[in-house]
Amino acid sequence: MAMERSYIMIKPDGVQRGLVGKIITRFEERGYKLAGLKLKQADEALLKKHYKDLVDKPFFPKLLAYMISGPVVCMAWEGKDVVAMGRKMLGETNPLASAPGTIRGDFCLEVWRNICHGSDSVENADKEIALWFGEAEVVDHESAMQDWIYE
Ligand code: DAT
Ligand code: MG
Repeated sequence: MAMERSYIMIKPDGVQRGLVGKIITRFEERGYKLAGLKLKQADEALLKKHYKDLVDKPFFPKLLAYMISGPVVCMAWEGKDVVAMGRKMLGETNPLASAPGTIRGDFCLEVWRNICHGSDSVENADKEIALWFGEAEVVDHESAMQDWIYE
């Protein structure tokens, strides 16, 4: 079954606060399949590509400093409607506007400590996965649970 993928990233604060396992668990329990996973220290060049639509914003230097402040966890998650559903699972950009039950709504309070990133379109997801992962790091594989998650 051809399935959509999303690039989900745990930001430096999420890693430092020990929330990696909890965030992975939410995607696993929903039925999504992990296709790529690694810890990485991002640099300025990579972040300028990742946030290419935001580089001219006045807050970009602050965003860069935040995202470079420690390693991030890079993930590619695969499954039905994962891009749109991943955004819903993350919550709003501003954690205080995020409903309880979402990742940001449960684990954080401020926009500059919003712990996670999720692709905002299928097209951007494909670009972000190609940017953060080498080709061999994203793995096609069958989940043993496939037939119990999809009819
Ligand atoms: P999201 O992370 O919800 O996709 P985004 O891609 O628009 O949001 O912005 C990336 C990050 O930049 C976001 O997580 C926090 C910061 N940011 C965005 N818009 C901002 C704003 N208006 N003021 C302060 N920080 C902002
Ligand atoms: Mg975004």
